[in-house]
Amino acid sequence: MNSNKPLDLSAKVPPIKPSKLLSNSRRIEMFTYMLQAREFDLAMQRLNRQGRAFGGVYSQTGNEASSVGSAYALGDKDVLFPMHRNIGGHFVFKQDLNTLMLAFLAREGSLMRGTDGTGHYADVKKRIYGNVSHLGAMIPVAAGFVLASKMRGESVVSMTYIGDGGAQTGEFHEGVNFASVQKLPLILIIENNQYAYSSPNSVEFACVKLSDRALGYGCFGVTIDGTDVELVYETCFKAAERARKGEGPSLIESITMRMRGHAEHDDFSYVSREELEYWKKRDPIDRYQKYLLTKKVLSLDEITSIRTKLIDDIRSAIDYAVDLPFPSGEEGFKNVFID
Ligand SMILES: Cc1ncc(C[n+]2csc(CCOP(=O)(O)OP(=O)(O)O)c2C)c(N)n1
Ligand SMILES: [Mg+2]
Repeated sequence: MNSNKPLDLSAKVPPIKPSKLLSNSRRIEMFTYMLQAREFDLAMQRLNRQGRAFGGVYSQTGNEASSVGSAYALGDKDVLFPMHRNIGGHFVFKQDLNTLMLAFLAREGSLMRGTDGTGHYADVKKRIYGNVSHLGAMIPVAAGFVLASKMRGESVVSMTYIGDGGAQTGEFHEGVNFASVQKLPLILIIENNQYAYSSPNSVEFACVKLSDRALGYGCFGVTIDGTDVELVYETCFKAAERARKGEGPSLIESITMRMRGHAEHDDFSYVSREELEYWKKRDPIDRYQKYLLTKKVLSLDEITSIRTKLIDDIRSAIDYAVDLPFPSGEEGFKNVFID
C-alpha cells in the first residue's frame, strides 16, 4: 500500500485480513469498542451543533480500526499516548464514559479541571498519557517513558500516534531517531488520514511511504491499510512482541481517511466527492460488520442491541455531565505560573 500516490477510484475494497491471534469473543470486543468510538463521535458532533461542546470537536469517524486495533494489541502494563482522533484507544484502556464526557464538556472536577474540552488529559491509573497538543512533541515523551521504565528494569511498551502533518515536524525525527538508537519499546503509529487541515499528502512529503523512513532510522517500518482492524491489531501485536524482546521501535503507517473537516468548523469543501465516496466504501465499521456477519460471529439483531446499549450509556453520560457546573475563572490560572 502506498501513501503518496493518486487514488485508483475504481479499486475494489479488499477483504478483511483475519488475524489468527483473535478469538471470536475478542473480535466482538474490538468491534464494540469501534462502535463506541463512532457513537461517541456522533454525540460530540451533535453537542457541538447544540452549542454544548466547546473548543474543537475533532471527528474520529474513519479512524476506529486504527485507533482500536492498535491499542487492543497492548498488554495491561503498557501505556498509551493518544492523539486527537484516538478516542477508541481511551475505551480500550477502560476509560469510563462519565470521566470522558466531563473532560470533553469542560466541567468542573474533570481530569483537566474544566480548563480543556478536547481530551488533553492524563489518567495515570488508566495508563493514558496525553495528548500533547504540539504536534510531534509527544513522541519524545512517549520514548522517554519507556527509557525510564527500561532503566528501572520494567517491561513496558509505549504506543503513540502522529498524523501525516505532524510527521513532518522536527520532534518526530528526534523522537524516532532517539528511540531507535536506544532500542526503546516504542510503537509509533502514523495515522495518514490524507490531510492536515486542508493540506493533502502531496504538499506534505516527497517519499512514497512514510514508513520508508524507518530504514533511515534503523527501525522496523511498515505501511498498512488502517481501515482493516484485524490487520492493524496483528501488525501492532507483532510490533509489541518485538519491542518486548528488545528489538526496538516500530514505525507503522496506518492509511485512513479523515471523513470530516479538521474540526467541526471546517466544511472540508477541498475534499472531492469522489474521494469521499472511495473512502466511504472503506468505512472501518461497515467493513468489519460485514465480515462479522458473513462469518456468523454476530447477527444483525445482536449488533443492533450492542449499539442501542452503547447509545443509551452515552446519553446517560451526557445527562450526567451537562448538569454539572463549569469551573470558576480562577481555575484557568492554576498550574500555569509558578509563584
Ligand atoms: C507544532 C504544531 N504546529 C501546528 C499545530 C496546529 N495543528 C493542530 S492539528 C493540525 C493538523 C494536523 O494534521 P495531521 O498531523 O495530519 O493530523 P490530523 O488532524 O489529520 O489527524 C495542526 C496544524 C500544532 N498543534 N502543533
Ligand atoms: Mg492528517
